[in-house]
Amino acid sequence: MNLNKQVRNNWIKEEIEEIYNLPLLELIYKAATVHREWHNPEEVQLSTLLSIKTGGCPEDCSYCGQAARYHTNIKVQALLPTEQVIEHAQRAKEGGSSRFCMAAAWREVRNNRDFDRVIDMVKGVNDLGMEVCCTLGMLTEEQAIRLQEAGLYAYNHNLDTSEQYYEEIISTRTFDHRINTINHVRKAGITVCSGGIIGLGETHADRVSMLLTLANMPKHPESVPINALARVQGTPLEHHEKTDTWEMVRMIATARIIMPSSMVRLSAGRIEMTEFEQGWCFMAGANSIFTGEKETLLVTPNPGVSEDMQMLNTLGLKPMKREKADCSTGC
Ligand code: SAM
Ligand code: DTB
Ligand code: SF4
Repeated sequence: MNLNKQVRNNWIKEEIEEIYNLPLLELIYKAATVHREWHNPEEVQLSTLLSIKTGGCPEDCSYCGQAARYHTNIKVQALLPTEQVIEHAQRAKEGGSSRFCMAAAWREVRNNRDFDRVIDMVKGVNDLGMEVCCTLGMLTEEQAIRLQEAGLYAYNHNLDTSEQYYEEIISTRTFDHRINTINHVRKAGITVCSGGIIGLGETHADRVSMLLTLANMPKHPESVPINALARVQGTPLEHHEKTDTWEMVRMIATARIIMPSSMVRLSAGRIEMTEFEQGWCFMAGANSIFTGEKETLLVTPNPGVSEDMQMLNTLGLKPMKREKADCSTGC
């Protein structure tokens, strides 16, 4: 047993920098070791993602195909009917998924009929025995409490990038807005899912800075999605270069080492990765992915469920049953 097995919230920038800059194979080896101390390395959590309200968003996130101000090919879709969402969750469960994430292209939640309908969706998916997750934009504490009471298990709200680089990517809200919502989610007793994107034109220092913010939260996000920019035609970042998978591996491995009890999710970017490349991401400590029968994330392509199952099979991995509520005591 490793007696140093502890979660730390007092990282300093230089320590994370040192880990991030390790020779790649050394970094992967360390991350794989930590992964085995804290998790069953044979298990990968499958989280089914569904866009319940698509496009037409008033925000200006420069990576996002759903922002109304960019001329993208995305089809705008109003909030889906509740029954349709529950049926989708039911099928996801039958397909081996233990978590269901509902995403809405909103700047923030408003106290209106649409929110009432989302509350019903949360109750319905929770009744199926799945972990229910939502990502709906900014939330007040009262709204977070309503979601918690309806059975919401997790809320996804990404930092996206470093505090320093944030205003280069989004001008319609601030990094502090993001932190405030995360605090409201925490206070309401909902687990936090928060990570970011690489490939936005940020520096290595920005990546380290974002990881430092996550790893020094009073409680680490239970889940940390690492996305590679999905380049969407019509957005300001459409001509960015494809993110090198080794960069994803480095990010995932660093996140795994500094937030050992968290689920690290290999998120956007899988469609452009081979099984081989994804295998390296799992080796580096990723233990969660987004899947879905529509073969999309929200509006960009993602591998199909059968393709994912085949990959897991090849790699000797299996779908995780329901996540334990809290791994910080050592699960
Ligand atoms: N509107 C809500 C919000 O912004 O919080 C929820 C949905 S939003 C699509 C959820 C997250 O998906 C974003 O914060 C971002 O990290 C990620 N994301 C969105 N578009 C992306 C893209 N093109 N490539 C990679 N990640 C993306
Ligand atoms: C997250 O970190 N990644 C997911 C989820 N949270 C909601 C979204 C990725 C979106 C990728 C581009 C798209 O399809 O819109
Ligand atoms: Fe809107 Fe969210 Fe897309 Fe930003 S990331 S434009 S808030 S849907």
